[in-house]
Amino acid sequence: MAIHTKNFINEVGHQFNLEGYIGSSEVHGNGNVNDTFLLFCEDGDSLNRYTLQRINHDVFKNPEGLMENFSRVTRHLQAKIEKDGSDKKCLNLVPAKDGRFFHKDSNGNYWRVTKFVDGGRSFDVPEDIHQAYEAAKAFGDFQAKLADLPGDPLIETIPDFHNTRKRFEHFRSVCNQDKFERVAEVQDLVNFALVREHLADLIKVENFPSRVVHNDTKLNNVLLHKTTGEGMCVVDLDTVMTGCVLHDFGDLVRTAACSALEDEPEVDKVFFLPKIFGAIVEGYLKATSNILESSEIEHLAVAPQVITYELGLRFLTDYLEGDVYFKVKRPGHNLDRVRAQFKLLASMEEHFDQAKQIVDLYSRPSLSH
Ligand code: GN1
Ligand code: MG
Repeated sequence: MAIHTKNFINEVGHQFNLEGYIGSSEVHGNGNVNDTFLLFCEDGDSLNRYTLQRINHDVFKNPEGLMENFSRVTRHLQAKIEKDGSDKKCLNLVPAKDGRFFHKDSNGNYWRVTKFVDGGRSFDVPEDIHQAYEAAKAFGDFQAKLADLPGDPLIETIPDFHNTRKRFEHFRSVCNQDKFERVAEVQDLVNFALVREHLADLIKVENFPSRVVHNDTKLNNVLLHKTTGEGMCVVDLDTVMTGCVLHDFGDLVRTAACSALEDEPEVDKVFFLPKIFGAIVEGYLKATSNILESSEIEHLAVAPQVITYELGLRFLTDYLEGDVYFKVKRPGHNLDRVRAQFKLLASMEEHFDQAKQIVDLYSRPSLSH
């Protein structure tokens, strides 16, 4: 993780059209890839807050293309929110002083600023069923609103991001190379992954309608209204691109219908929560039943397994490659993540019949249309 001094952060902040002067700043959030800071700007009697982010350009190789996506998507969402007269929010980019939506610093790092979204809260694990329902409805609504995004396709900010087959092939070649001689120590996890290779082919984007999707729908990437609890604003738009709705649905289930955090070190605490799954299916279909095709609905029950497998593979691959991609806060952090994901996957497998029944129950009215 890059370390930036407060002075440097202030200097970068000054490149943007902020209202007021930067009184203070702090590190914000717990993203695994970008670096995020909050800026507090004093403007007479008012305090304006902004979110400043460094885009990790080792991961996002085309930050300028990414920001073009970001701006197109947020303008489209904002126009819809205004037309509906709704109290929903979307991220709002603050231009840099040169008029662009990013600033490139002297080290070649790319930065962007958005207005801090007031009145919302995010959760790493849901406190109740209602939050899961609202989060699912908000991500579904996000997809539905972007279904008519005009213009050229969005650029691919990370090629093959949810190509599980490619993730698997890369994992296998990293195992074969075993550069850090770590495979023997985690043979049980490697075996767990190898015997589930079939999961790598269950959801191929080319077999489903091509849509604008979020691609990183962790529960904490949606803000819920502090008082009403309603879904309010979807955040973290770096991976918004053309893809398959099932990855969004699955990733929300992975993070919300789970009893523990994704890096819970005690795997006994990690299991799938069918009731929360039901609330997610209900909320998601509420927002998307008009756009979804039956092939998509038929794969809702298995999608969480595929994405949980994919992420487990990615964490394990990263461990075997020397912890180079995801930020790690402690030795073995990636391994804790793998164990938690694989435990969750095993629990999802045990509940698969129940998950299919739940999808069936909530989708029956929409399929009969
Ligand atoms: C990364 O940085 P963050 O937390 O938003 C990753 C996601 C993973 C997630 C797991 C670009 O997202 O794909 O699901 O970690 N983002 C990228 O926590 O790789
Ligand atoms: Mg993200």
